[in-house]
Amino acid sequence: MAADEPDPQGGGAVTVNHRAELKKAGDVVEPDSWAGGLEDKRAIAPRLRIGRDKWFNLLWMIPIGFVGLVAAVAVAKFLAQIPGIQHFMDRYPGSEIPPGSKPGIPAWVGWQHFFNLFLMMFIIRSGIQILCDHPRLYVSRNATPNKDEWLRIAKPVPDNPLWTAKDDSVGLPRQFGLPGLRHTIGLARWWHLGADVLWVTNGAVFYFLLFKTGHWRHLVPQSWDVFPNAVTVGIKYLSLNWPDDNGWVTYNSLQLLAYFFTVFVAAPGALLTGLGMGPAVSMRLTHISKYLSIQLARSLHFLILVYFLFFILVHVTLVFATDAVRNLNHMFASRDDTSLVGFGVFCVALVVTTIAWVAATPFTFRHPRVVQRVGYALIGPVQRLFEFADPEPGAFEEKHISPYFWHNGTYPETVEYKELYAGDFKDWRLNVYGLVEHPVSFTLDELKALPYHEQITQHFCIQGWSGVAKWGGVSMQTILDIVKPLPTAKWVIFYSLAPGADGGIYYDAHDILQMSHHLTMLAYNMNDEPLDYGHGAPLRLRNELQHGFKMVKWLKGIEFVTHFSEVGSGYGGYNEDHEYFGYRQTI
Ligand SMILES: Nc1nc2c(c(=O)[nH]1)N[C@H]1C(S)=C(S)[C@@H](COP(=O)(O)O)O[C@H]1N2
Ligand SMILES: [Mo]
Repeated sequence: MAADEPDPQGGGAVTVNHRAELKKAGDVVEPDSWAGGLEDKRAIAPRLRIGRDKWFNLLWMIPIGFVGLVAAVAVAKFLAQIPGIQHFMDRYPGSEIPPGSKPGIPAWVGWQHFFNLFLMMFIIRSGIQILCDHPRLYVSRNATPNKDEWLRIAKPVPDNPLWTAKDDSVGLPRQFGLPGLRHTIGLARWWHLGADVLWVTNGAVFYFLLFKTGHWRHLVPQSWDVFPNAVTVGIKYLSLNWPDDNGWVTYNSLQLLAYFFTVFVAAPGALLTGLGMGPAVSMRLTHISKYLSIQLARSLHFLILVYFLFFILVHVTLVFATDAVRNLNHMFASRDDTSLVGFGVFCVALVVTTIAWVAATPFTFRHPRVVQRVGYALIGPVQRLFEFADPEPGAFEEKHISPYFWHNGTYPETVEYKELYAGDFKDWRLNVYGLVEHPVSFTLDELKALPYHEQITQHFCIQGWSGVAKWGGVSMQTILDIVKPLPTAKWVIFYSLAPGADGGIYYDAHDILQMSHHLTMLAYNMNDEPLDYGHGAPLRLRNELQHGFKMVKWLKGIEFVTHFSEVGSGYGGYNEDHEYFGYRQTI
């Protein structure tokens, strides 16, 4: 054995059994005791930052928008009288029949439109829920409260250095958010990402059929005249003189532009900005994420949501304010007449959607494990794929280190921890045991004597904040070389000194393949200082392919096992057991 390695017998045989300190989790969501009994703190109306620290309540946009609309109607009515404008409107009447376009809206368009609206309902509700878990949007990956914030749906962060992101989360009415209850990000993400997989599949089929059948001509403008034509339509709508409706043959130019933008810009934009938030993706594609940081991706993702909400509002209003019966026949019955067939099908679609809407939250509370399993079945394989991302070391430098790094989790307010802390962790041990050739109980000094590993990396909490820090300590590979895992060891369990929110100690499981990754390490330093109380003293895990919750702080034990299903409630970690998170979280 090399001289700089501790003697495996030196620290004494490992006799701990940390599994016995875990608490079994339930299988239903009890709102009163959820996440350790969080009080029901609700989101507030969005506040937009103006200047340095003035915040504008966006609810004012409702009266302002109304006044603006009335003013726009007056202006449009005035403009429509002017001969020059009338001439322009005659020249560009508002729509053009594109060359090669066949009239008609095929039935598959109707089906895909329905699947789209049905899935969007879950995606939007759960998306807003995810935002509520960290109710602030930033311009910089540093995520400094107030300074980097441009929008918030919660009160300002209080002046408390140990305020956690969990303290900061807010709830929503249960029939609006999915599932509405405060800090239900784990479940909201299954709805969001699971429905996304189906929505992207629906979208891919839609693109394929559009181009295969030639129906793309109904959605893609083929002449620059679409812009002046759209101006004409805008003036007509605003002067309350509805343009001629002929959607069966061709949409008016404003409609065409809106549909084109929605299908070919907003929808793929939502997917790309969504992926841009994944830690593995962001750490891998650093030449992109240098500019499109995790927080910028998150802000753009939100703005796309705002676009979709605006689109839905205007679209639905105009479908009903113009020739509703005919419009519904086009989209819900694939026919162009004045029968009530389309309206009837629409009513059925509406009933199905409403039932699903109303049932989603109660179902989630009653069957969270089903939501967790089905969600994982849908998105898990993609998360697995991203575990093979190989982040470039050195992508972040000293100058990128965040001045503010949020805290999160449940602090180790136990007598045991306080005594260890008071004694400068002289009596602290890291027990590494389980399916290994050489179980070792390390003191902090022994760990510090091992080869030093340092990295500057980006942390992304599943709730939505991020930060860059420099971590110093021991590479996990060094530990593996000492303890020598047996071939049967496939998962590695990290145990904390700290309890989780529901009692029992915090823990998490990692795939052994990620333990030899060059950025997986045990950190006892943060930004060149010893790790402090809030960030996990004396030792924490870093695994840069995953979200923050998997990086256990206040470590005391590492156990090598065959599978995490043997440990705790068997879902792969504390939040996986108690809050229905997923055991792989790369996106
Ligand atoms: N023991 C323990 N470790 C934990 C947590 C916790 O609650 N308990 N929270 C996790 C979460 S959700 C995150 S985002 C990070 C936060 O690390 P930080 O407080 O240093 O920013 O720690 C992780 N490690
Ligand atoms: Mo987190």
